[in-house]
Amino acid sequence: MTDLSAEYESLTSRLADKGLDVARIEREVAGFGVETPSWGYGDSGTRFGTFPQPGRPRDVFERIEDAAEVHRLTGAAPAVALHFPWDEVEDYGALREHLGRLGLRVGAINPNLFQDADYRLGSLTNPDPAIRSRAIDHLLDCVRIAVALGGDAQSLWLADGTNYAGQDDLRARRRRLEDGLSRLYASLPDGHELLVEYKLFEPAFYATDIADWGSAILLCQRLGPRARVLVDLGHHAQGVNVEQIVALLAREERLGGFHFNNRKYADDDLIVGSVNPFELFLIFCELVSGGRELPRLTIDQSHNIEPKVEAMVLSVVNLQEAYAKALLVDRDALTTAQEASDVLAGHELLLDAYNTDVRSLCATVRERNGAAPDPVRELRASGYADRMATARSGSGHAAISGGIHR
Ligand code: RM4
Ligand code: MN
Ligand code: MN
Repeated sequence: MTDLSAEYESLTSRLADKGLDVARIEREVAGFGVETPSWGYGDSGTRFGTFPQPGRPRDVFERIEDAAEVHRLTGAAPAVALHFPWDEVEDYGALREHLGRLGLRVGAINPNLFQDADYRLGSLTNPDPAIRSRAIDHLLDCVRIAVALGGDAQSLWLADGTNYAGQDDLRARRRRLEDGLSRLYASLPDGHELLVEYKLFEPAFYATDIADWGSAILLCQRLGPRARVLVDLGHHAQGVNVEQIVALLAREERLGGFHFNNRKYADDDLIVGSVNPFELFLIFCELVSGGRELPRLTIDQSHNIEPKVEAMVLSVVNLQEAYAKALLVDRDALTTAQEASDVLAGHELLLDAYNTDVRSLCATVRERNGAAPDPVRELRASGYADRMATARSGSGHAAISGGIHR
């Protein structure tokens, strides 16, 4: 950006001329926050290999340090989602203190029911009652961890499913799943919520037990009002209209939150907005429609070849910009166009907002928030990556191991 303040002045005066409340938009952008995932900072890869990166965090404390750097630069990543047992420690009091010292708080707690050999044929849906009860124990442990860390959400992605028709009874699996989740739901302290994530396929290839938003919302409706659906952008069939799913879930008061990433083919977990920024914008248009509060927003990415902190920073910036653009949509004009059955007027209003360059507004808001106007440039100039490469060169690191991201 050549001259930030000149660009900002010209943008905001154009927006004001259109009748937009610039101060309100800036307030909303300033208040925007997303959780970043501890598992997005450690080593990861594909099933073909993992490429260790210099400076990779060796344990959860260092993963949280990276998250703090992302928040320092963007001012928009105040919470860290944790994954267990990947982030297991002896002393949760110390972990909580560490978060607080770095100006962060804990985000959603993600139980892991996909990695252990016992779960080969499923966890909560496993035909073996002993394995099901082991899975439930882990879920209950995660609730205790949330309490110890001052968190208030469990975010569950269940990898359970079958690979072959006839392998197991689909209805029996569903009953086992409902029973297991009821145990979890019943153990939630007041004010805690349960987010139920769905995913079409992988690691199961015939029938995934929670494959889509419909099977997720049915579970939530059985459980109770604090169970809501979590949408991960990489978990649908190609071409599925995700913003419409958002609208439907919001209408039912069951939109619990998001796992943001981007994909071209399947669950690619690439940088947010890197493949389909227009879809991201349309999702935010749905999120802000009707002036609702935003649900819990989380980044869920797995960076295999790109520098992780930079990738996370770029994702946060892309999210902030998509949100800002969605706030520019002239809602009254949109309603008028829709009521007049004017097919293209509404579409053009969306395009007008999408095509507005909001970078100077977001940069200015970040600067006022004490963050960096250009976080990627600031990160590169700060030497953070080199410092970490030196500081974390010792052995004995606790990189994320196993799981589907290897
Ligand atoms: C899954 C899903 C979960 C994430 C794991 C690592 O595909 O997106 O949310 O925790 O990956
Ligand atoms: Mn996810
Ligand atoms: Mn995923």
